[in-house]
Amino acid sequence: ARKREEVSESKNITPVSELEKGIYFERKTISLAEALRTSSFPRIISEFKRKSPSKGIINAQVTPAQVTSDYVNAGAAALSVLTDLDFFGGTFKDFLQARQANPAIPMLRKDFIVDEYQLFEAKAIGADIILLIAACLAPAEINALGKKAHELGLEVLLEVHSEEELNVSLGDYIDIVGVNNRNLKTFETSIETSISLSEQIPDSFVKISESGLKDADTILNLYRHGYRGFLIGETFMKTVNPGAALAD
Ligand code: IGP
Repeated sequence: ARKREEVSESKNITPVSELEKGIYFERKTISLAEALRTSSFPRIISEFKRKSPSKGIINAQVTPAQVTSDYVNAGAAALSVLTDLDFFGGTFKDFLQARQANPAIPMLRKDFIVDEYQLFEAKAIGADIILLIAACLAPAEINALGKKAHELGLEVLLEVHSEEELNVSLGDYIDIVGVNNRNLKTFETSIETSISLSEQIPDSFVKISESGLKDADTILNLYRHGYRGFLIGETFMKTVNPGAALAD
C-alpha cells in the first residue's frame, strides 16, 4: 500500500474544513448492507473501471455518467467507481459524474484507503461505502479507519483474500465482508477463494464476492454459499456497452 505522504506530495491537498463544505458532505448515505441483507435474490455491484494493472486499458471510450446510469437501469444494487489514478485511471471527477447521474443508489469509493483524510474525501464526493483492504492495513488501522468512517456515516467494506486476513481483520466497524477472488500477487482469480472462505465468515456479516465473475451459474453457486452481493467490473467494462452487458 502506498502511504499518504507519497501520494500527497505532488498534489494540492484541500483542507478538511473545505471538504466539509462540499455539496455532498451533509448528504445522508444509503445503506448497501441493508439492501443486500433484505434481498431475496443475488445483487450485483457494478464497477466503473477504465484500466487495471492486470489487463491494461479495459475501456477508454465510455463515460462514467452513461455507464453507471445504464447499470442502475439494469438493476445494479450499488455502483463501485475507482478513484485511484495511478493503477486504475480513476478520478474524483469520474466519481462525481456517476454520483450526479445517480443520486439514489449506494456508491462505493474504490481506492486504497490508508488514512482518515481519504474518508473525508469520500464523504465529500458523495460516497456511501468505503473499502478497507486487509492486505494493506494493520488490524489497528482497520479499527481506527472503520470507526471514523462510521462517525461520518459511511459503511465499511472489508476486503479479504485469506482465512488469516479474515481472522485478524474482522472487527466492530465492519458492515460488509468482501472476498476478493483475485490473488494480488499473480492477478489470477479463483472462485474457490470465495467458496472456501464462506463458512469462516460469521453470519452477522453480509458477504460479497469480488473479481473474476463472468456468468450467472457462478453467481448462483456462490449465492448458495451465502454470498448476497457480487462485485463485477471487467466482464461489463470490456464490452462496448457495459450497462447492456449487465442487463443480459
Ligand atoms: C472487480 P473484476 O475482475 O470484475 O474487474 O473485479 C473488483 O473486484 C476489482 O476491481 C477489485 C479492486 C480491489 C480494484 C477488487 N478489489 C481493490 C482496486 C482495489
